[in-house]
Amino acid sequence: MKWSVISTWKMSFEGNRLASEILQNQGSAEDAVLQGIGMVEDDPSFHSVGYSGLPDIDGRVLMDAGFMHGRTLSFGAVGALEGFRSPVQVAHKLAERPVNNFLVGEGAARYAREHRFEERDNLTPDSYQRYLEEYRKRKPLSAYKGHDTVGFVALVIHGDLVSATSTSGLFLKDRGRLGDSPMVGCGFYADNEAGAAAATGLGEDIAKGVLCFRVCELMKNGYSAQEAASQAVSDLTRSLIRRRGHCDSISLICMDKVGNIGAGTNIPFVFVCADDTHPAQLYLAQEKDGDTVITPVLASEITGID
Ligand code: SD4
Repeated sequence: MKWSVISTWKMSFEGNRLASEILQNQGSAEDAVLQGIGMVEDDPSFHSVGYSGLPDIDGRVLMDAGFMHGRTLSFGAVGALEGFRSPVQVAHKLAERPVNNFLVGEGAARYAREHRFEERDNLTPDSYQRYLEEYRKRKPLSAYKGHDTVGFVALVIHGDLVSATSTSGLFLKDRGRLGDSPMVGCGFYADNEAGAAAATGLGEDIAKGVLCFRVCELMKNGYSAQEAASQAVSDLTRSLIRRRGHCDSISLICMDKVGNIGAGTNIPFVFVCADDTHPAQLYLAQEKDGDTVITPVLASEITGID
């Protein structure tokens, strides 16, 4: 295997194909994940990432993103960033600095403006309409009512492992709320000496298990990517149910340092993966008796799961 790429949800399919093309043409893992996520950030038909993302309680689209290099362990992240086209590009740029790598709110916006990242109002008439409808109902929402994170992990053999995320976070979240997606170790992690991962689901529960770091540690200790993914999700789910009586939706994708992939989930979860011998393919991951079972699927078979 020369390269491998895995990404969350059906919405990442075209982005995964673009990332595959970049990797096939000797591009870097870094470029592949940025372009793959960028495609999702630009598509208004996906209401949980970038353009047309879902608003917070005040009707504003505030976005979170993270990026990590497995070679140097450098990471960058933005939280509650408003008004920019590609939060993941900003997170990537922040990873170049020795300090001040995770910026939120006005500080993140100032940095993005100073570095001339493209500005864009991500609130569309469609996302505002959804906001008005849900706001009127004012019911507590769960993580999967259209609030998915796009996460990508890619590897170029003899090169780098990288991981990145981008999301508008929970619909109707409180002003300033951050989920797992911009928190290193929780929503994303990459270490060339262990593996890399990205998560989606309820950020508050994912963070309780520092889930992406945990799955990388399991791979470092000899678990296969699939064993690590399945075990990390099932351990955290069981632990939260035992101690708190409830665990919300949690899913993750991961890759070991030679490009084998894994997925763990406690709900039906779709992901996409490709490598230099297989084109982008959709898979359905499902929980069964505490394990995650994976089957290849066609897009037409999974209507209702983004
Ligand atoms: C968050 N993890 O902000 C994100 C939301 C998500 O599927 O991925 N939902 O908590």
